[in-house]
Amino acid sequence: MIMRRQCTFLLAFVASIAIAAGNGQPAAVAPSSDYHEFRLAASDSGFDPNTVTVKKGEKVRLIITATDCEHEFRLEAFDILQALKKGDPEIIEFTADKAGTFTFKSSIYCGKGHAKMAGKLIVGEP
Ligand SMILES: [Cu+2]
Repeated sequence: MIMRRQCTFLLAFVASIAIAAGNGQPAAVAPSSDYHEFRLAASDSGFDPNTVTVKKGEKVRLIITATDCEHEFRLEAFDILQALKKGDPEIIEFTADKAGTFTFKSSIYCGKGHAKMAGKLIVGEP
């Protein structure tokens, strides 16, 4: 009984944070200054922006929305593969724990512009 009550309280607490953060952002994302956050659009003319620059050790949050049809976000260097449905922002979080320049792309063929569907994650030394 006590456990259940605590759980309900926790849910209410989390919900209030989500509402407080709700200035057009996806409600499930709690605000966190810990994350270096980027918003990207994916379309058949590429990722916009197509370069994401962070420092090694940073926690990174990408909020990516496919704007025209289905795409994906594939960042192999960090074992990330996320399908992107049209109009549905997807949240990808990871720690940039190695320095370098890494390519991200989509391997879902979406038309003539597909060749441009590549971007760079640049992780610099802190
Ligand atoms: Cu494509």
